Amino acid sequence: MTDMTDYQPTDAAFAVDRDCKTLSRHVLEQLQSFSPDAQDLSALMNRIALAGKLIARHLSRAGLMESVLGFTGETNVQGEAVKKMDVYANNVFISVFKQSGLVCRLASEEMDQPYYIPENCPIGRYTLLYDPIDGSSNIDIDLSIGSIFSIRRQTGDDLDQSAQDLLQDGHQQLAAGYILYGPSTMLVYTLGQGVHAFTLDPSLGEFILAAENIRVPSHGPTYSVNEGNFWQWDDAIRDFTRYVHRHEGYSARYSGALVADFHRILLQGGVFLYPGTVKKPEGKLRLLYESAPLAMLIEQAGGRASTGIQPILDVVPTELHQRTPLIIGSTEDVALVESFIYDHSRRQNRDDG
Ligand code: P6P
Repeated sequence: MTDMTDYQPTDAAFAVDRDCKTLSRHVLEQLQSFSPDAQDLSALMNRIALAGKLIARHLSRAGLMESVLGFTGETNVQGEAVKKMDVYANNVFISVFKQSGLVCRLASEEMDQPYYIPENCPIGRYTLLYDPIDGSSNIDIDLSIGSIFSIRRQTGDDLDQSAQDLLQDGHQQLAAGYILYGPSTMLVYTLGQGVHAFTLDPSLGEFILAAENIRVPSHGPTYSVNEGNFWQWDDAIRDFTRYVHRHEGYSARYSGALVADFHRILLQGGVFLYPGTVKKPEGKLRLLYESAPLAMLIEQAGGRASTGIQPILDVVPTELHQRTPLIIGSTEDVALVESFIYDHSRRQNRDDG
């Protein structure tokens, strides 16, 4: 009989324990409750994880299968050309929630109006807002892309299916996160109690805890912006760009996928910005299912997210697919961008007398 008194956890024991730190267990630990609401959120997160696994599997074989890469020939509500993968991923999220009983409505970048699952609506009091594939331009060249999600509680009965109750500020989000399809597939989420990251172990088919309570550095070297839009920017953003061009310690990183650029900044610090442009004065990124969920994450990690004028989480949208300028990342770096905007608005007010 082995004497267990001097038992020391071995690497193998540690690995087994870590492999048991699954997403659903972590959600229940976060909520420190086994209430029906906690069970619902745990089940909801698990369905999101299932969607991530299905999308990751499809992406891993995209180049080998017919009708996965390339365009559908359609244009979505955003006026953007739709990729076949956009449609596949959008349908995956709908399918995984159809049999769930959890979610009454799904609001997606790819759908003009929310998708209702009537059999879920009397009981499923949650709405999933999501961008099924963020960074579509990277799909056909095998670079990182992501899915972004936000969970809100349905308030009222929405019998006219106008979903007006979704037009609330970002503080109403119950949960937010993203799935990053990169060299590994990661799921990063918050329930409002810190930011936690999971890595998909394909051999287990489980997302396993990789990092808890992630904190974004107060400053980082990365500035992430599409400088090809320089000609379209306000002078304030141009002056910020000139500043980082002229000072040591900054590196430009821009992948074309918000989730990938955000993930780098979450872990290493810096700032991502997609400001308003001549063609898109309100910016390109959508508030409810891109900027607001990432703003919840970055604030939970000790960073900031701003329109340049106000916190992203304070913005009350007037319509489902509303766009917003986005400046997000380390507190010091977001403040630096805002300082240029503030100085320019002061000069403008002075010149206007
Ligand atoms: P641009 C992808 O289409 C996306 O919504 C974000 O993922 C990304 O950061 C941005 O647009 C890229 O836009 O205009 O720089 O190509």
